[in-house]
Amino acid sequence: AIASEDLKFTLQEVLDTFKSCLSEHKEVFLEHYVAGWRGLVRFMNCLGSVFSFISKDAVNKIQILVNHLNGENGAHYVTIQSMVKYELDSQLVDLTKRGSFPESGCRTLLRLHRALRWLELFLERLRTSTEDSNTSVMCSEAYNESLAQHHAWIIRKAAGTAFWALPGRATFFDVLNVGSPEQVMAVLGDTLPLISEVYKVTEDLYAQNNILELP
Ligand code: 1PX
Repeated sequence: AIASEDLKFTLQEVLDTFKSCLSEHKEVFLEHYVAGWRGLVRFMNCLGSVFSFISKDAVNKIQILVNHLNGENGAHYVTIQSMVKYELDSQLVDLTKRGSFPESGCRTLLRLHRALRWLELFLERLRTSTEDSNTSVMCSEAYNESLAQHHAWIIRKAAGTAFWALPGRATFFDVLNVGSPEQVMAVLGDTLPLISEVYKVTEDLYAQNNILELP
């Protein structure tokens, strides 16, 4: 049986979640950030089991962040800004090599942050695509320009193989559940700037704190 959550899924909803991530002072609420990722994973699960190794890793990272949020120090994890400050001030982050803190919020979120760049590039390609554009090609181009640079050969190989199992553009748009291709384009146009903004705010924060390369 299909869970009712899956039936309700639309791209619009997911993108709205990312919209609610940013406070007026450009802080990023971790709860909404994580909720946005949950929605993306749900979507990915509709695309078939070849993607389950990817969604497993994403779910695992989402869970680590949720555990921080719900833990005894949860108050420090309300925004990404407060998380970074708290973990760095309290020396809860492995800065140069993996060690005592394999589940720090900072390194865990960085993995999702890098994936968000992939999403931004992929959605931008979708938005400007035409009927005969190939989703697998758009996906791998976006991947090669972003996440791939952080992945070992074996992961790149597995990801590359999975991309070929992506449905074609028309089916892909149907799965997005927004309506006509024109409506898909419109939703993408409205929300891509928001995703870019969340990405940029996080990127700047990580750059300022010199934690863009956490192991
Ligand atoms: C409207 C379209 C929405 C499409 C939604 C797709 C959501 C994609 C979610 C992808 C999340 C991937 C997180 C990956 C994090 C990561 O880089 N992990 C690696 C490093 O972690 P570590 O803890 O070891 O430092 C880890 O090695 C990753 C393993 C899994 C393979 C990751 C391949 C990522 C490909 C991303 C593209 C997804 C394509 C989905 C098809 C639409």
